[in-house]
Amino acid sequence: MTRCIILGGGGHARVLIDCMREAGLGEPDGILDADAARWGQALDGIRILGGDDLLPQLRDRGVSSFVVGLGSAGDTSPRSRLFSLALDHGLEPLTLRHPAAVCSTVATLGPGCQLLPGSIVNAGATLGANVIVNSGAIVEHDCVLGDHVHVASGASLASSVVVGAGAHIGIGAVVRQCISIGEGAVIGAGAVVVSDVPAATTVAGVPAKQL
Ligand code: JB2
Repeated sequence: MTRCIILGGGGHARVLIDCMREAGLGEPDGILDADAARWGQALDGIRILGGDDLLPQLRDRGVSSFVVGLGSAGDTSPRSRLFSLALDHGLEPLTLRHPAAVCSTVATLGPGCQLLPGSIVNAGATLGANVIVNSGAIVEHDCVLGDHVHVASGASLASSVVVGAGAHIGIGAVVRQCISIGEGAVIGAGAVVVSDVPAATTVAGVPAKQL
C-alpha cells in the first residue's frame, strides 16, 4: 500500500477517501487542512494532522504520495497551487479511479487524475495532471484536457473537445463535439456550449453566452 496524504479535508476529500477504500488503496495516513480549528479532528476516520506546513516532514515519516483533496467550484487555481506544493516536497501524485468509473484502455491519464463514481473516459481521451472527472461526468473519445481541469458531476464533453489547463466545466454542463475551451475558462452549471470559449472567460446558459 502506498503511504498517502490528502490535501484539504472538506466535501471533496470525503469522496476521495471513499474512492480510495473502494479501490482497495487502503487508508490515507492523514489529511492536511488550512482550517486550524479542525486540526486533531477526523474526517470519516482519517485524522486531520495539521496544515500544509507539515509537508516538509512527511517524507521522513514514510509518506510517499499525495492526493489533492480540494475540489473547486469555478476557481481551479487552489488545486493547481497545492499540486505544485506537494511535488516541491518530493511527494508523488496518486491517480485515483473509483471501481465504478469506466476508463478506456486507450485513454491516457496524467498523474494525480481523479475518476469518480459513474464517470466515463472514453477511447483516445487524453487527460493532463490533476484532472477531476467528477461523479457521473462523461469525457468522450478523443477529448484533450489540460492540467487541473475539473469536469464537475454530470457534465458531458462530446467527442474531440479540447479543454485548456485549469478550466472548470460546471455541474451538468454539456459541450458539443470539437469545441475548444480556453485555459482558465468557467462553464456555468447546466450550460450548453455550442461555440468555442476563449481563455479566462465565463459562459452560462442555453446556448451558453459570455457573462
Ligand atoms: O491551501 C489549502 C487549503 N485551502 C482550503 N491547503 C489545505 N491543506 N487545505 C485547504 N483548504 C481546506 O479545504 C478548507 O479549510 C476546507 O476544509 C477544504 C475545502 O472544503 P469544502 O467542502 O469547502 O470544498 P471542497 O473543495 O472539498 O469541495 C468543493 O468542490 C467539490 C468538487 C465543493 O464545491 C463541493 O460541493 C464539490 N463537490
